[in-house]
Amino acid sequence: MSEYRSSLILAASMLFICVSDSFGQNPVITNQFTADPAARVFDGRVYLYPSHDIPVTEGHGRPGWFCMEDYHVFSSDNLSDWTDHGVIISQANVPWVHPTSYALWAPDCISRNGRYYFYFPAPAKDTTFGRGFSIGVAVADKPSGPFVPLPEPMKNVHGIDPCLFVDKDGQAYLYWAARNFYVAKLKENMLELAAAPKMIEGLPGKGLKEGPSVFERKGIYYLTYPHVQDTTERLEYAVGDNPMGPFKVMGVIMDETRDCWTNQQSIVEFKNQWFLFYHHNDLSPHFDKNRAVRIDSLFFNEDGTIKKVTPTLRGVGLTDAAQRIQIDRYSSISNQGASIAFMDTLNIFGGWKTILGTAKAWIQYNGVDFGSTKFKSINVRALSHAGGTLQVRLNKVDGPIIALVEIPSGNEWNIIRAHVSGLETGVHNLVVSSTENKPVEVDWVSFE
Ligand code: FUB
Repeated sequence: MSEYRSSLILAASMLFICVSDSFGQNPVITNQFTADPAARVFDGRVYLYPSHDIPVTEGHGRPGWFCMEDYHVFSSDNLSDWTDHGVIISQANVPWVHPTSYALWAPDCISRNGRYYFYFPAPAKDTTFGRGFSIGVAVADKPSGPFVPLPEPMKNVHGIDPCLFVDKDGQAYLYWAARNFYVAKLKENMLELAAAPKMIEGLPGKGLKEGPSVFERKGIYYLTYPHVQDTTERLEYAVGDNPMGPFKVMGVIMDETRDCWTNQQSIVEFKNQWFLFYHHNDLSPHFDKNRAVRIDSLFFNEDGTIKKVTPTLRGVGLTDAAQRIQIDRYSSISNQGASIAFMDTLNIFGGWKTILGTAKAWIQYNGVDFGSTKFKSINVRALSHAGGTLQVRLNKVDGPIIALVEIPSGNEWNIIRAHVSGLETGVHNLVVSSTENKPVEVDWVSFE
């Protein structure tokens, strides 16, 4: 059986579906590392095509550097509940990719004429394709795959971070980064350049820039990109009136965070709201090559300029009151006495806990959807060595108290149920606070 044919069969067999354990808070995906999010809306559903960081192990990847062996695709119809559709491309199943490169960097996916084209960078094993990174394409009939990789990378494209844009007239453009940004029109087949690439001029010359991502709104073409102006990457944008440019630098979408050297973005409109997808190292605070995708809302000014986005832990989407509400992904937190820590530092995918260490320490979690249900009780998974009492309030720090929850003293996590009163239907914020100087740790709260 040919290598190409076996890759087709493997591509199909690798596809599986499972539901990720995340509810719209940041980071969005919490059962694996994800980065460089390319978000797309296909048929009323958001599809997320991120890079997939994995820890380096003996013989797999270079210590201290990125290690990326495959891609998953995720989808959601509400930005709160995400389905992991499994692996869509693995380096071992792409005939041209160097088998020990572990460098499947930032991808993108686009729909054209009813098919889905997934573009990804990787070093080729055959240097006649060019040194450094080449860009390959895989094709599917559905956005979740199965994707069939082409046996060779694209010709005349050398660089990383491919990004696709299809204009209203149906013309497709491919952008990529190779210190500078390049753009080329694609042929109708989406697999070949229609003309020689053009370097995009007018962008910052100093400091690394990568990860170009383009969208159009009200006739303005936005070119967004990470750029190192100072110490680490920040998200910037430029605008133009033509997808080929020229583009004019407009400003910063997100300031550098410094904790994570890279950042990378895509911006989509979904259900009449714009969203910024980006990444941070929430799940790996001490090694920033194991990243995690986040989403925050993005807003435009009247003149089409983009309002700066402040990164949040709360993220986007409503949280169903009957689900486990991870209040550690807070909207705001008291200046003193409250903190966040991993539940288990040896198992970071186990998530975080809130520690309310002193009296009046509080944490606020916005956007809990109580629907039309008349909830009667609250469940709190908590631990308190000395025992303590939690107050649960509605809407704000001095809002009405809806529950008092007595946490028994002990060294074990318990789920404690308490009566709720005065609870209203609809969407509300929750505030959980401690009443005594006895530390209480909270894993999650939930209503029933
Ligand atoms: O994820 C690997 C590389 O890091 C991406 O291709 C860059 O844009 C940066 O995020």
